[in-house]
Amino acid sequence: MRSRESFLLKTSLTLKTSLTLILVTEALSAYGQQFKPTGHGVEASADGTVLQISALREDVLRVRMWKAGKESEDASWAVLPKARKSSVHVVAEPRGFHTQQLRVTIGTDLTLTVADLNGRVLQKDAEPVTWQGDRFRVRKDRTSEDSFFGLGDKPGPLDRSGQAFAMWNTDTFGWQETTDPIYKSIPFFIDFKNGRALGVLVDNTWRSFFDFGRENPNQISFGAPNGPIDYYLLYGPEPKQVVSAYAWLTGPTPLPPLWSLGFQQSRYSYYPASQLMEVAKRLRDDKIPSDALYLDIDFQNKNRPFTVDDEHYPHFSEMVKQLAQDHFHLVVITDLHIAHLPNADYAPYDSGTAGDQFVKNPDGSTYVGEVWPGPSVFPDFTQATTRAWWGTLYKDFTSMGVAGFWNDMNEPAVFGVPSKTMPDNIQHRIHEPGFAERTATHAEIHNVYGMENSRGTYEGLLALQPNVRPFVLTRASYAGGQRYAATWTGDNSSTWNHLRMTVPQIVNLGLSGFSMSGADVGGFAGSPSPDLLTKWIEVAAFQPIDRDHAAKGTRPHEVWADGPVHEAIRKRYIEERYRLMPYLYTAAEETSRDGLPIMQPLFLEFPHANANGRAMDLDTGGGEFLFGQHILVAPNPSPEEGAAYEVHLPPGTWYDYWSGERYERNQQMKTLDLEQRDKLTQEKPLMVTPTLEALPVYVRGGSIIPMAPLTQSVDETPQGPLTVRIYLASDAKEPCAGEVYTDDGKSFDYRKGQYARVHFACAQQADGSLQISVLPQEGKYTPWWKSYRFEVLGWTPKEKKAEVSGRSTSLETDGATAKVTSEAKRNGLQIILR
Ligand code: NBV
Repeated sequence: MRSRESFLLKTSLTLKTSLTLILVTEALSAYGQQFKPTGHGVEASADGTVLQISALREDVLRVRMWKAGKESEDASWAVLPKARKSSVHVVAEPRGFHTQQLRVTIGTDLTLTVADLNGRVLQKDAEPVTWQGDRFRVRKDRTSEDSFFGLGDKPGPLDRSGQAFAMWNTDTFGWQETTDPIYKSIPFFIDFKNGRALGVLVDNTWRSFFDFGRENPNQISFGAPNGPIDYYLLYGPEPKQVVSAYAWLTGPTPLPPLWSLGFQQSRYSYYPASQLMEVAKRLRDDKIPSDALYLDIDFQNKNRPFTVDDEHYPHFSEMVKQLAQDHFHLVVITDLHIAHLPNADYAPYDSGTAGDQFVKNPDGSTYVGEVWPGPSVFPDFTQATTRAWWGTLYKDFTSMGVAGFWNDMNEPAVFGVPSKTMPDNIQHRIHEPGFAERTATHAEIHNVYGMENSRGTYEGLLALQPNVRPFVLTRASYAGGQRYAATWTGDNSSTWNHLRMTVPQIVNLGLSGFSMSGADVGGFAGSPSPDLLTKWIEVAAFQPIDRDHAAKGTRPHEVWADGPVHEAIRKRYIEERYRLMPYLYTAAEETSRDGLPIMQPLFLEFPHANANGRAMDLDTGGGEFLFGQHILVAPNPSPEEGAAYEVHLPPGTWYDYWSGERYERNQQMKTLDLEQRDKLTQEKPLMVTPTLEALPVYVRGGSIIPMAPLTQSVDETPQGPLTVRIYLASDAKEPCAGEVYTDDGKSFDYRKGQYARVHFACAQQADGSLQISVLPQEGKYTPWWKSYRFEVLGWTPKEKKAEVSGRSTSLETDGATAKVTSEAKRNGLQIILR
């Protein structure tokens, strides 16, 4: 048999594909296994089970399995139809196939091995898939070298190793580090080993589970009580490639409105309206840059969504206008539960009932559950028609100028029942392109319910205002939900540990597609001490969504709450966020194209930074993170302690963001290949003594950071030049580059070319001079800056001379920084500093 197989293999390499397929098919039927090459993969069956593997791209595989005759529906809430329908031709092999990057081998028992073309095994089934009725479990080999990242904002360490998780969206007020599940289910993780990454998306909406070696240290496993075995493998080898492939599969986070990157102030609740206006006034009086204010449930009449309590918020639309004049964007909460109010002139209930929009009990009656408004009914967001109806409910608010919408409680949360949600047997009527029209139980829909709620909001807003980028904030979601909404980590607590946890949570959310994420600044439940609130505001200034929020009954959380000393520190950080707005917006725009998150773990940029091939983040305890690709933030991993702590910088040149001080770190690592690394002793980490007012932030040598003059809101036009900070790497051969992206910040006109992207590059010349190139602007938009102010760190002028496109100009030096100003030209500039 063996020689027959090798003969076949050799033959298959020389014959045309069709003949190959026949031979391979014959060969495998001889094993008692059906084996059908499909051109883009293979379908194998054994013992009444079918395994189908298809290559969607050279680096992306889809794996499906079903019991013969019970093929699961080929549909998905998460994966984009275009990606799901993609395929590439593969080369059939006797036991599987290969793409240009991956080799798939199937055992006679249908176990699956995926390797790269050098034979390096990337993933291997530890044993055949097990079934108990509809329940299934897939087991894969695990080694102690694997780390696992992703799964959204599930609490706990950044690396999921050794833990197990359930996917079931749950309202978990006051959740703690070991609470599972919480609000979101994002069944996507990245297996990182020896500097190589493989992503796994398990597209099953039921109450699935993931075990990363808790039950058996030699295995990881995942499964579900029902639904399809349908998972995707996304190969890197670079982790960035996996993250981008995931964005290709499920869609990237869209470009947000610029104001949503500003500082956001919220509370449960600013009540009555005068309190909100006082907060707005104080923010402007104290010159605390800010762009968004929130109204929580108390602005509504008796907690009924889409109403306003006219008594406490009289002149609502004038208030919205007044805030807008002061450059505040108002975000209002609109929970999904519609008050059950027959014959009471409550329009959402009446129109929803008329259109048969609510979910039903098995007997066909409308399901009623208790939430904030009392007895409530629940839109069936699995129906496209219901989502369209839901979207129309926003009409009054958008016409008044309300800028953003907050979808809370959409797990969905239901009061007074032990399950905290609607019963498993509630009926949803799927009516959705790509899906068969059918009735599905809540057990199947639960985990996508919140995502489809936020989708209804997002698409509804687009229908109402086609040229305005929607801003939706959702609490519950599923894989792919980043297409519709930003998110936050729910009801965290005002403790030091919760401040620490914001980093692994937001980083893992970013790896799971949600680039626009944040945690309630200051903590939701409980009252933060002044120091805790200050430290929290500092760190959050470098996180994608920067929203200060607090629960009812807690002490004031606003920036000024603890007197002038704290206020001054807090304000300084928020101001720095605004100075960095061009950099932050450029990072957000990058996300919208390739899915690279705004807040990143170190291993994403520096997968080979560690001698042992493991993620650098394991050394930092997941405490450090990258803000964009070039800025590293190193908060105290034990923020309540005053002892000095370690800061680990990846190999290369680094600069202290605040002082400009330069560090050279583990430079030799960059020239050694992986195998030689372990012979090397890594340099000791930096030691930092924490203080209340300092947050260590570093910039990578070789990067160029665009910055703006301070404004109080992103709606103000910055006055002055675009600052272009150039941080040189000590190795002159290293690339030195950066870019800035801008547009009107609110519309979709950028899709028609109304944007500006400018690339900057620099090169150190043999004669000691420095050449800075500003490439011709891409896009037709006229940016706010008329000039550039180049600030160069890490280079010393010999002659103190500068030339801009051939004309000499003055070069200032200020400490270790060389500075030159020049007019901004659309078709680019060449600058030489000597
Ligand atoms: O709407 C009130 C709160 C909201 O402030 C919070 O951010 C949500 O996570 N909401 C939960 C409901 C009640 C929480 C006790």
